[in-house]
Amino acid sequence: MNLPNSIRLSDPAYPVFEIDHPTCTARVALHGAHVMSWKPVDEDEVLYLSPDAVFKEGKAIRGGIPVCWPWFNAHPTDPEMPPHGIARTRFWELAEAGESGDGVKLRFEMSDGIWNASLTVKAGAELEVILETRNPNEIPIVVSGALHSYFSVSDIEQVRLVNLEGADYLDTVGAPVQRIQKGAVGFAGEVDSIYDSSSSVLLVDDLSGRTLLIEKGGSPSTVVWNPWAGKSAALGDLPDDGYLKFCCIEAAIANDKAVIVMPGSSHVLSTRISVEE
Ligand code: TA6
Repeated sequence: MNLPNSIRLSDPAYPVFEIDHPTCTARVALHGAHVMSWKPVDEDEVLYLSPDAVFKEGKAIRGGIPVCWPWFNAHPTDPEMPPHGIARTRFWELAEAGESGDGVKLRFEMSDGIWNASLTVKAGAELEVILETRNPNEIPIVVSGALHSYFSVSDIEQVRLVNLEGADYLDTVGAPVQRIQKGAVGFAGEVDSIYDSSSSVLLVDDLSGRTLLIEKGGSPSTVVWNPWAGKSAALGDLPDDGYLKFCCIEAAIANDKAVIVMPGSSHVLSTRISVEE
């Protein structure tokens, strides 16, 4: 496929779409249809990519926006299946590539058995990622998942997430406990929380002076994750102090919020990220 001027394909052995457009630069791997980087013009990098990330089929890239699909976390019935689904560890197919004055658009497709999806990335002054689950089968399918975005922060202990106040959430650090969020979300230890919320979230980073707006569509759950020191050290593809530099805010469909997609219909899970003035 011919690529527009603002998209260049890197090393064919591990294809990455390198975007250089007047509105932004960005990098998207064919492996996982994975957004690895997005930097709007005159802004700092928005996403965190681990310097120890492994770029290999069968392994998920640590950082950026892993596409967790068609299930979130463990498979609902089969413990042999990989966590967070099949989409983030394999190569997708490029179906469309275009550009306009607003930015670039890349669309990827994948299918495997009953599973069929398209993933659209629109990168410009804003970043939009749209995951469409299609059901071409004759039986209903049940889908969950997440756009597992890793956001770059100046110091994890100094950032806060606004707009989850009052939301019910499952705190999964240790034995799972149901709680209600009081005030802004801060980070002073490991966080692994599944919020019942379809609202947008603000990531306020006072040290850098940057606030990100994370909007969601088709997402009844917001997952917030930071592994903190212990789990960071245990993850081979993250530096020991890597946890200081990111937090994950995920447009998700988790646990009992799994969606039934009827034959011939589809479900769209999306996120839009912008830098607030
Ligand atoms: O989305 C949160 C979470 O499920 C955490 O429980 C944590 O394990 C994280 O994702 C990372 O999972 P991964 O399989 O990428 O190591």
